[in-house]
Amino acid sequence: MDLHIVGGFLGSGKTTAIINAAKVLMGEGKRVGVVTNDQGKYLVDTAFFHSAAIPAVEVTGGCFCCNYDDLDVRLAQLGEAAQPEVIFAESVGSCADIVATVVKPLLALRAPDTATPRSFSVFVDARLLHRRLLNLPMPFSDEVIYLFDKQIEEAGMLIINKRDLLSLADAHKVLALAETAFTGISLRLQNSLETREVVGWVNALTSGGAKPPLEPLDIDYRRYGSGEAALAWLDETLIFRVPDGAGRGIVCRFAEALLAGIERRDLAIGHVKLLISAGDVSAKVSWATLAADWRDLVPDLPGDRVSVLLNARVETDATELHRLVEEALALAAREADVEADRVAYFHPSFPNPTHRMA
Ligand SMILES: Nc1nc2c(ncn2[C@@H]2O[C@H](COP(=O)(O)OP(=O)(O)O)[C@@H](O)[C@H]2O)c(=O)[nH]1
Ligand SMILES: [Mg+2]
Repeated sequence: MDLHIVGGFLGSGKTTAIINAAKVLMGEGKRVGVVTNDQGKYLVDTAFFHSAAIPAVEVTGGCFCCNYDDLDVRLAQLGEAAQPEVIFAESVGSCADIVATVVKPLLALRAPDTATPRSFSVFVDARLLHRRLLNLPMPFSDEVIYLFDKQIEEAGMLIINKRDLLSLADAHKVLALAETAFTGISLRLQNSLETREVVGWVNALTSGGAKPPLEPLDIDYRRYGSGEAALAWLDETLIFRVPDGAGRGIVCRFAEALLAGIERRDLAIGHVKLLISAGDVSAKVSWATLAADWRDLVPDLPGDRVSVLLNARVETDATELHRLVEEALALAAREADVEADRVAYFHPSFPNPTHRMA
């Protein structure tokens, strides 16, 4: 079983690339499985993998590093249930120091040929990397940027993703700047929405082009912990009871109100994701840093009941994030009955890896 570990900041495109890579490999007749990971418990990503018929297990309630034993158990479960030849493990977007705390322990502690880490890709939003390498102001605080930088530093291969959201000239400029800044790391400009480009990534992974580095990362856990603590997590399941057929408009207005609240307070979004389901229709809508147009992604929602799983990761205080969601829900409650369930909002706890093999 070949294990490909995929890291990188919130919203950088990890899930998108993994889903498309899994589809490519499954199309070639390979058995594929995925391990998702998050600080929260109710994950849009896992539901999204399942809706694409990709076997997925999850490590929740903290990163792989701090839940190494759970990762080990889940890999075994996935192995038994789906007998995958290839596994992708997507680490939570606030996690760093993965080589010392995940890759090396997996290599040292697991039986040979059971989920052996073959590659470590780190994804980064090309627009954010462009700003960073030009020393332009970043949307996140210095604490969070420390985390962002450390994630990049330990990549086996750095995927400069969402290249399509930069001009061709800027995409090549960011690649050239990255070549100078990160010597010794393989680099790849990519648009993960394009199957052809994802095939190139899969080929790089399988041909050994993204091998995890084995030197330990020089990282200050106090600063790393402050970066994680500056980010707020909120997960919530919402049921909207709406006049027949009015679901789309109401959910869009809820999302608009939430985004407007975040924008008014000038907060930086890691990502905000909605998994929207009504009848047999289901769609995922997400906003990462530097949001793109999204309304077209929300389909018509049949019937009078819409369920929404909300995952929000924003740089702010967790109670403030909860208040913003409550404000947006109060607006939605003017035109629908809204029920909230499984509400959790918090900051990630201080990173305390099970193993650290330097
Ligand atoms: N334009 C563009 N959007 C992308 C690309 N990759 C991912 N996205 C979008 O970025 C958002 C976050 O992607 P996701 O895969 O959930 O990020 P993750 O948090 O790293 O797993 C989603 O809206 C994706 O559709 C890309 O290469 N180009
Ligand atoms: Mg993801």
